[in-house]
Amino acid sequence: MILPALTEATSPFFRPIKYSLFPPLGLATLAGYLRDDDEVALYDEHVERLRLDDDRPDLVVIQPYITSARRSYELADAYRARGVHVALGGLHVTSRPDEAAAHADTVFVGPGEDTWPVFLDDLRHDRPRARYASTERTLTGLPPVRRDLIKRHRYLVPNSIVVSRGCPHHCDFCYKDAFFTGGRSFYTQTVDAALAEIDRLPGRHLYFLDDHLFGNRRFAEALFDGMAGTGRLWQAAGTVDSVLAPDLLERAVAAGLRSLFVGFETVNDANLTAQRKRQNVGRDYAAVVRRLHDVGVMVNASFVFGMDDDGPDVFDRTVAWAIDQGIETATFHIMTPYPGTALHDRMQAQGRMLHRDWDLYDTRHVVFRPRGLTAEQLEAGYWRAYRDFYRWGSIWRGASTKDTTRGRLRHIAYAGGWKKFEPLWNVVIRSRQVLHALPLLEAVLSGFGERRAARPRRTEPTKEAALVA
Ligand code: B12
Ligand code: SF4
Repeated sequence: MILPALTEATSPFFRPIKYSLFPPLGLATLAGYLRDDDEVALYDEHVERLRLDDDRPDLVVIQPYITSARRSYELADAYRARGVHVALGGLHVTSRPDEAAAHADTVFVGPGEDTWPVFLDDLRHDRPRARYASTERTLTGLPPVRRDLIKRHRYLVPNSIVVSRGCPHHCDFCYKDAFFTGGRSFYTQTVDAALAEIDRLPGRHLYFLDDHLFGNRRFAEALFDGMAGTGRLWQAAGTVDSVLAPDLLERAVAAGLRSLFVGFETVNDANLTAQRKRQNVGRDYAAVVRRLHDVGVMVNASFVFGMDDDGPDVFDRTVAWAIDQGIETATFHIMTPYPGTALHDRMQAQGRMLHRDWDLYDTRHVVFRPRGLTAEQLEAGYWRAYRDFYRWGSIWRGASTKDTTRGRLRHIAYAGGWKKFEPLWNVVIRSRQVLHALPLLEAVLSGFGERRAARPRRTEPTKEAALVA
């Protein structure tokens, strides 16, 4: 089983830490369906070099993301030339099944939990089909993830976990609706199964990769209550509206939540409506950040640039707002219409897609014709936003919104740790012992995570915050 990497992640000179964060969870999940007497190996090209002169396996399973599609097809072609049966599946394959089929013996459309076991049985009986499409969506009876196949020491966050699939919302730019077409697009494990999976994870720290861990309130409440008192420290992703929902956040914090990835996307309400991100429209973003900070949760805010209502001022406005709110880390993206999404269909119909060079669909390049600003302005503004947000001066300003010295230090350690020490991370990655840095991350998370009683902020809301509100 192979998770191929995009070129940047295999550079002999410099490798960003983000590629050594999480192990290949999807493939380890599929490996759970193999029999005890099957021999299997799992390779992640982001953290190891692939050997293509291996003994001829019976089956090669490859998971291409859009940005690693070219490399995935290259590997698939090489194995097929040796007569090996190649199976491709996952997000990019689902959105471009015919493209992938040219490089595979079998392609999978949609999630694999229903089709993959059927395929394995077909393969054992020498009757594998060329295409399997998922229709039955359930996580009931999911076998344990084969974490024994994961080289834990190569990752900063080996304990990544997903206890649900999909999301209840339908944002136009998101991969979700395309991937889950033909069946349910949001479903969870049973609470008991999720808690059992958590129990199997060693150490303290967890990272939930669920699109929206808070998406099913009943499930989330029961999960958080089940985790309370276990001493876990964890990070996750949630939406603006779920943060504002009464009591849910508090339960998450009691269960160990210490940082949340929040899709703010834009500081411009007109954009939200156009992108069908309705759950964000009219929400008081400043209140969201305040609420998270008041319970000791750090914020990783996600923003997308290049929506139709964005003008050349969007970068500075967004960065200034994020710094003024004391947001610890921000992830910026250039809007990227992924094939299969409603956004892509709309752009295509308007003749605004520029090319299909998937390597450049990495949210750092402009692949469509923007409306309110030029492609050059968009790319330059994107890079400027990163530079401006992660300047020491900005980190300091963000930290100074915190009430306590401890809080300010946590902010500096966390924000600086990700972006200011990349060369150091590079050395750690090369030592192949990235896991050794986990106690540092845990220290920062837990230090900041002291619960404080909710209280009004010292600072008045800024003009930008008021505008967003
Ligand atoms: C964690 C993550 C990362 C991690 C690491 C990924 C890893 N090690 O697997 C990091 C931070 C490195 C990362 C980086 C990027 N990511 Co990312 N990432 C994710 C995230 C949040 C979770 C992935 C995950 O683990 N899911 C849980 C597992 C269980 O699901 P799964 O991997 O999809 O596998 C299941 C199915 O897909 C299927 N399946 C998968 N492969 C196969 C193969 C076969 C044969 C079969 C039968 C089934 C099958 O079965 C699996 C079990 O259910 C997703 C969002 C999402 N919800 O998927 C985005 C996502 C995958 N990332 C995305 C992108 C764009 C990127 C970046 C380009 C972003 C950037 N600007 O830097 C980079 C580069 C990626 C690359 N390597 O080329 C997009 C991909 C779009 C696309 N169409 O491919 C997503 C969907 C986010 C989004 N909202 O658009 N990412
Ligand atoms: S809320 Fe997030 S995961 Fe859900 S559809 Fe919107 S962008 Fe996708």
